[in-house]
Amino acid sequence: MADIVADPSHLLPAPRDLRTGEGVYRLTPSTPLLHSPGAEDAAALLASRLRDGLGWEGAARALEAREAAVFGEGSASAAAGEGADRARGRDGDDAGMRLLLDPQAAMGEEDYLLSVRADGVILSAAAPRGLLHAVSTLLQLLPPRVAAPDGAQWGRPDGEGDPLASLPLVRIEDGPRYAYRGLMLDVARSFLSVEEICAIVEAACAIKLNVLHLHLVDDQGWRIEITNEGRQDDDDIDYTALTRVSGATAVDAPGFTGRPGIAGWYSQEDYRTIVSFCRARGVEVIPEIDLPGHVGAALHAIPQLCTPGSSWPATEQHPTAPRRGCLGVGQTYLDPGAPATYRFLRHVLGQVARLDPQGRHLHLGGDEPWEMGERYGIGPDSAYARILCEACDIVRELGRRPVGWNECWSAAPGHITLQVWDVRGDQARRGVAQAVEQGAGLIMSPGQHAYLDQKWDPHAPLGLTWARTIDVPTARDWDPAEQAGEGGCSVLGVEAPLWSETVRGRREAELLLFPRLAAIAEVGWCRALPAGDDEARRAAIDAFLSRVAHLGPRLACAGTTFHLSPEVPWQLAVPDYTELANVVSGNTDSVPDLAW
Ligand code: TNX
Repeated sequence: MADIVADPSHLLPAPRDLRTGEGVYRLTPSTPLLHSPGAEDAAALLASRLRDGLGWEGAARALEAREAAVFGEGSASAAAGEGADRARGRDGDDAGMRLLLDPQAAMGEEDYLLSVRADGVILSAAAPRGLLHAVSTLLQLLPPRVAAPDGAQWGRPDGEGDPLASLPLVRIEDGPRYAYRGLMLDVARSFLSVEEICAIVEAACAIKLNVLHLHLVDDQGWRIEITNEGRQDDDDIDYTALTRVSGATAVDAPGFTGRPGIAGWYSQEDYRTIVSFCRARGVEVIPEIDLPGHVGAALHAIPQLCTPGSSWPATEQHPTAPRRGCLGVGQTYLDPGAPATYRFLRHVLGQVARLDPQGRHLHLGGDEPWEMGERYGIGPDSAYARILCEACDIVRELGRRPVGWNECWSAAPGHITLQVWDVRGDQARRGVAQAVEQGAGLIMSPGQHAYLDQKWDPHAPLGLTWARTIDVPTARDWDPAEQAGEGGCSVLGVEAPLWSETVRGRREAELLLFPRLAAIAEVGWCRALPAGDDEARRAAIDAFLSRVAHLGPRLACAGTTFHLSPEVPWQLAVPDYTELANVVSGNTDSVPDLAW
């Protein structure tokens, strides 16, 4: 089989510092793979890709604490120097691949060093999350079939003793610009199974995203099981109705294939499965319980919430709100004066937080409280603020940091991490500045660049258009700090929301996400694009598009669907696999245009 060596300039996201050397490192079926204690997750991921994708026959082995100490001594800085020689073999013997953790190293939690020399490969970091990124980088230096579940079966080396693959010689020093780099999946409008979510996460962490935000509830459906366990004595709400009733509903809109939204829900066990899958890949799961608006699914399931001060005062004939499958937003809300509202919040938020004892954030939504605002106002002393502030207190008592959308600034500016989707108007900009002044951190998701539910061009079959059509350069060409205006210094990172009004299942989700998600990953990982020099900026975007081009075969091999965006100079010839069966391009025939 041809010995094709990856070009390190195609790494995506582009690393902070890359040096290349002459020659290759040859990976054989028996190349050793050793790791420090504590590096099990990264070693297991690397081992399973090498095995399934390339036919490697080894097993990962933990170094004894003593051995690890010898190699680990300054290992993070050693990847280049004398320690590295010790960590390799003597006299240029192949010392295999080593994943070394050095908690003392003066590196950020996600930073890593990767050194590939002819006599061995060293991945080193101060923390497990850094090592996971080193593994993602190493995988991108191997042939694309390493990403394929069955790549090992596509062919074997020509002769006994031939390498499985050759790696280019590099020394990479890398780490992210922002600590928060997220993807949001809206499973409330249309459901994704646990397997579908895991497949999407796998593709997202290969480009170094580290947050999965799950929009679990909305008007159209409730996706997370809440039990009656631990209910307060005076609480007669049947929480199991949330999934029994509203787990069976979804958005009515016909979507791309004429199919309405997909219903379904996660048992608590399902949710824990998602969390542990993500954690093993360095990805934090942030659950969102959207309130006090977007609560149609709760009002449809729970009669006690349908009080006169809510958007649905119950009648004898209709003790709960009718199901809301429509696209419109802003009509439903909880009753700020009803004790049941607060009991409900405490029980639901407590149970959701306990599903992931290591979770750090809980998202409270807070978006689009339009009709509630008309009735009660939305300023700092409003009913909207009362519910949000109470929910923030509950979340903080649970040991979590509350997060909320843009609109929260008026109600709980300093109390919440703000996810900014709208920075267009003066009012929104002033709001963000004020929130930052009071200590809020910002997650940047500007609708005009990061909303991956928007169409990639006006004729695209999938997606909405209210923010803007977003092609690949548009998703890349923005700066989070610049977008945040006066709040630039408080930016924690970026997130790409995928709302699901038009999305049905994994394939359609991926078709909107890829390759644009790679752009958001780079915005979060790489330093800012050159400002004030149009030519340099254009060159940087072109270089990015060429990296995306080489990501294509890897996505295809991994079975990830992506759009063949015309701005990308695709390089889809995979030397050892030419049939890119999973690539789906835009079919623009007779597709309903969902006005927004
Ligand atoms: C706005 S921006 C929403 C969602 C919709 C989305 C569609 C924001 C926080 N909320 O409710 O699904 O637009 O693009």
